[in-house]
Amino acid sequence: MAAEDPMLTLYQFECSHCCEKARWALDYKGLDYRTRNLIPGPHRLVTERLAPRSHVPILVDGERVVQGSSEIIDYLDKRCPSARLTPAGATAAQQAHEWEHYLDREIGVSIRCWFYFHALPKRNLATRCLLQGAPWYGPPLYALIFPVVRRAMRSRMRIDAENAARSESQLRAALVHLNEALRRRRYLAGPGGFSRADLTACALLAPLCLPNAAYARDLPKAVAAFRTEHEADPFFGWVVETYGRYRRRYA
Ligand SMILES: N[C@@H](CCC(=O)N[C@@H](CS)C(=O)NCC(=O)O)C(=O)O
Repeated sequence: MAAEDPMLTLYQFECSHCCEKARWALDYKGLDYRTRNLIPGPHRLVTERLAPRSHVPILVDGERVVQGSSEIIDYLDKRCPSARLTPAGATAAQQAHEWEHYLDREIGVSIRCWFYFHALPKRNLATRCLLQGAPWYGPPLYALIFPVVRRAMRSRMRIDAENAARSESQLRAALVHLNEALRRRRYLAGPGGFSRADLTACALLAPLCLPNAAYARDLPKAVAAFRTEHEADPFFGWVVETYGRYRRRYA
């Protein structure tokens, strides 16, 4: 870790698309940070001691604790104003925030419910996905507690057939909207170029569009079929190209 950022720690799940948003923001700024990979389920023992709610990502910067990917981007833009992710102009900044909230809600939440509906019944696949980058005791622990974690995930995120079907429709509608936007422009917000809106869309869609990324190797059959169905869509090539251009680490 570099001497100038000795205290920057990201608490995260390696497999999580919203943690990928935070990682990308940190990498984009060129900041050195360490990751602390938590195990989904028991993660709450750590996160609830650090922050008001249980979710990751959480960035700890010395005394400061910032929870949530959007809040982390806000914080990093203030801490490190070069390489801004929020456009400088008020209108473009508002556009970027609006896109980000829309994408978090319509793609972030829906893709997660739909993905885990298909992944959780496959214990090995789900375990590999959830334990990416986890400490050594992850696999023996999951050998004991996976059924409890799975039950808790289904209940907390309301993952059932009805919600998965609703999430899939929501995801499809958001992708149509994104395709339409991308037919008119290369970047989602304002005239200035790459922003938090583009970063959010691409990070949230990475598990679908970048199956070679470290955090998205295993795709359930339904997700793989969805991927094949959308490979020729404008959003798909755009995600791959944007990763190549702005996130070399995963390109
Ligand atoms: N919109 C929030 C979503 C945070 C979120 O739901 N994180 C999930 C992982 S993708 C999580 O930590 N779930 C476990 C929990 O809520 O305890 C963000 O982007 O930070």
